Amino acid sequence: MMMAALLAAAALLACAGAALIPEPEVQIQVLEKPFLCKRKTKYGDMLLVHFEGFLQSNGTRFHSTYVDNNGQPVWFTLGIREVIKGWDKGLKDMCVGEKRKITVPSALAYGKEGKGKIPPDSTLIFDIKLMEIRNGPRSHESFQEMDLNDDWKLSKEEVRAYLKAEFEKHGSTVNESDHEVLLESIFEKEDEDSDGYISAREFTYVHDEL
Ligand SMILES: [Ca+2]
Ligand SMILES: [Ca+2]
Repeated sequence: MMMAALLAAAALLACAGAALIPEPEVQIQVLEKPFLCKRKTKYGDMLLVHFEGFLQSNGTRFHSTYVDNNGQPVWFTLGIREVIKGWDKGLKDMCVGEKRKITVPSALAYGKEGKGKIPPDSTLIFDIKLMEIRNGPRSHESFQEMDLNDDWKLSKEEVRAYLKAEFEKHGSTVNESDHEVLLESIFEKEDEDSDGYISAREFTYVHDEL
């Protein structure tokens, strides 16, 4: 009883502490919106975008798909941290043809380390035009459901728990050794870099069903 009360108090304090620290935010400015919008971007979608990136500090352009990428737009999957967090946050609910200017604080971009032409602690500004949306081969939702500890990768334990739950849902009894064979074959196929985990990226790009 005493312990439960203490735990509850600790949880409350943790919430209060978190509320005091402002979360870094992405500023979104819609520059152009098409008249017709059949569909808006959501997590797990694949997005084709043209973009230019600038340093807020001095206006230097560090990348432009119009120039640096042979004029080709680039594909990425929204919401799986394939790109910087600022993009995952700043490119939701976007229509094809829409143009946005997003301002991304360093904490949601390349942070204290910086990267290549981007110095440490840089706030970045992107002009982004959405060219196309496609369904991601696997949904973000199912990945999150399997990723029990939210570390953006699936361990064998997590996949084992998922398989067990799926089998039970469909009324099958679980044969432990069959199960381990299945688990090994899944990891053989999906864990492309063989680090013992299926990352969000590995999960999203492989087309076979789990
Ligand atoms: Ca995990
Ligand atoms: Ca892996």
